[in-house]
Amino acid sequence: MKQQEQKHYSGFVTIIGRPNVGKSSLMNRMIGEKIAIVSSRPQTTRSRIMGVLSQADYQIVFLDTPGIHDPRTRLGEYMMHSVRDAMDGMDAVLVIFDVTHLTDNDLTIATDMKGKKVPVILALNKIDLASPEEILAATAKAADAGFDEIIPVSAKTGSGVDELIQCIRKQLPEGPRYFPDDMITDQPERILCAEIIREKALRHLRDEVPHGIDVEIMKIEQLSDRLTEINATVYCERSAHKGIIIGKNGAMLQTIGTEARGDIEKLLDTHVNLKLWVKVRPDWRNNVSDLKNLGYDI
Ligand SMILES: Nc1nc2c(ncn2[C@@H]2O[C@H](COP(=O)(O)OP(=O)(O)OP(=O)(O)O)[C@@H](O)[C@H]2O)c(=O)[nH]1
Ligand SMILES: [Mg+2]
Repeated sequence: MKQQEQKHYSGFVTIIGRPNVGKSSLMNRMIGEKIAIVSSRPQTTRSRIMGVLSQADYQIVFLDTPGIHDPRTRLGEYMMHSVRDAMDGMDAVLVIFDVTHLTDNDLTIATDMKGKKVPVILALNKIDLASPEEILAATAKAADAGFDEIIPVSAKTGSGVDELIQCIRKQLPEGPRYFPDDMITDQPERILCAEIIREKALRHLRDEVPHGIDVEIMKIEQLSDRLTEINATVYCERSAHKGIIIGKNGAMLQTIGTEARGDIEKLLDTHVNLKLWVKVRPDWRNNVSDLKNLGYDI
C-alpha cells in the first residue's frame, strides 16, 4: 500500500507590539529556550532576533522585534527600521498586547494591519495578572477592533501557549524546512553572551543608566573542553554612569558579572572565566560609526 506523505507547513512569523508587552518572553516560551533577553524595562530588544520552532510536521520561524516606540536617537531609528524590515515577506504576524494595559493606541495596530494581506493573530499576554472579567473585556475590545484570531496567553506560566502555537501553525502554508532542526536562532554565540550581560545590567542598574548601555565581547576563547574565557566591555555614555556600573568597591560590576556568568555557563555548557571592563563612549546611541562598531547593522 502506498504510504501517504505527511504534509509539512512552514513560514515566517513576525512578532510585533509595544515595548514591554512580553514579545521576547513569549517567543522564548514558544521555542522553549532563552534566545532573547527579557527585562522589566521598555526597549530591551534592540534588533530583530530569529527563533525557530521545529516539530515533525511544521517549522515556525519567529522574528522577535523591538517594541514599537518613538525613535529619539539613531539607535531608536535603527530599532524601528528593524521592525519594518521584519514585516517584509512574512507569512503571518503575531501581534502582542498586554492584557492589563490595553490602550487605544494598541487597537490602531489592528487598523494598520488591515491593508496587509497576511494572517494576523493577536496574543493577549500576561493573563496571569488579570481577572477572568478583564480578560473577557479585553478580548471583546480586540474583536471589535477587527482581530479575528485572539488567544489569551501567559508567557510566564505557559497558559494558552500551545493553543497559540496551533493557531499560528494553522495559518501557515505548506512549505519546506528552512533551517536544520537543531538551529534555534540566528544569533551568534558572541551576541548571545553580550546580550546576557546587557540583561543583567538592565536588571540591576538605576533608571537613568540602562538605556545608554551596550556590551561588546572583546574575546571569547575556549581554553579547554571545560573552560571558556570571555572578555567583555560594557559601554556607557557618561563617566558618572561608569561609577554607578562599577559600584562601591566594584560590587555592582561583580553582581552583573556573577549573574551573567551563570547564564553563559548554561548556554555554552562549560565553566566560564568572565572579565568585564567599563568604558565611556559619549553619545554612542547617536553616532553612526560607534553603532556600527558595536555591531548594529546600520
Ligand atoms: N506576569 C507576567 N509578566 C510577563 C509576562 N510576559 C512577560 N512578562 C514580563 O514583562 C516584562 C517585559 O518582557 P519582555 O519579554 O522583555 O517584553 P518585550 O515586549 O520583549 O519588551 P521590549 O523588547 O522592550 O519591546 C518582563 O519583566 C517580563 O518578565 C507574563 O505572561 N506574565
Ligand atoms: Mg523584547
